[in-house]
Amino acid sequence: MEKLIITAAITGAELTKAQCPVLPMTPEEQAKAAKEAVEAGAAVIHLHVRDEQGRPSQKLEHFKASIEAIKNACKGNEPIIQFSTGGAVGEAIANRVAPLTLKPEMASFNLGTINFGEDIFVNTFSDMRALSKSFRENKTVPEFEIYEAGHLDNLKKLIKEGVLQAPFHCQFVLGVSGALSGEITSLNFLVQNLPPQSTWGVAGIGRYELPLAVHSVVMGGHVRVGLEDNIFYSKGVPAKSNAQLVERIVRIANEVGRPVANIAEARKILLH
Ligand code: KMH
Ligand code: ZN
Repeated sequence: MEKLIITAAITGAELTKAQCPVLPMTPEEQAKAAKEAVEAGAAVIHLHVRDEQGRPSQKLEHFKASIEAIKNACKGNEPIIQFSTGGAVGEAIANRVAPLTLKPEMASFNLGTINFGEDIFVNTFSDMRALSKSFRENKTVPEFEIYEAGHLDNLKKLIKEGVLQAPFHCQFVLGVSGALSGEITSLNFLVQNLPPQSTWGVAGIGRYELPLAVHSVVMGGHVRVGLEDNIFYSKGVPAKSNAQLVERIVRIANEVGRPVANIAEARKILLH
């Protein structure tokens, strides 16, 4: 099995400090959270940024400030910083694409529209074609976010059109209210239906985070954890930090004999 790549989704776009007092929001808080997550074993930081009021932002200035702070804090062992092009629900696609002009190594690429709680997270084919153009122009490697079984068909359609080319790194984001839940049978189905030349990981939302991560570790997938996806360590017990969630995955991987990839190894696997 390939070594296990752990991604930490440290902030997200939807949570507030009222919901999660330990959520990192400022560049300084994000730098500390990223450093701790990297020291715990994360190789990738999935990054959303906030403005001075803590609101989700896709502005270049906010991305620049957070990247600089994270890079400084992690000097000598800089993680892959994976920008979000999903942004906050309702954000215009032009704003979501804009940070790619900063040429990040990697960024998320959402593969379809879903209900997102009471909202709609819109990703039309025209949005996806525009995104893929910008990924190509900026030489950014996409991570494909898959929330529904049909999103694999969307990927295959875009492959057929010549819009997307292998290899693919797919992240199954399961358990969003309004999309596919995080049952293990669903994960199995998704893995079995990946296009050729794919690697995959799983990000379980809320109570699905841990069981899906455990399965992924033994199935040969990769794992994403973090406060963006889940603010609890266990039922009713708030997580203390992103690092605490990463540390648990490292312990589990060690117990079952799946080596964890360091940052250089993760770069080799993901960035082609
Ligand atoms: N905030 C969600 C609506 C991504 O980062 O690409 C979308 C999201 C996905 O978080
Ligand atoms: Zn995200």
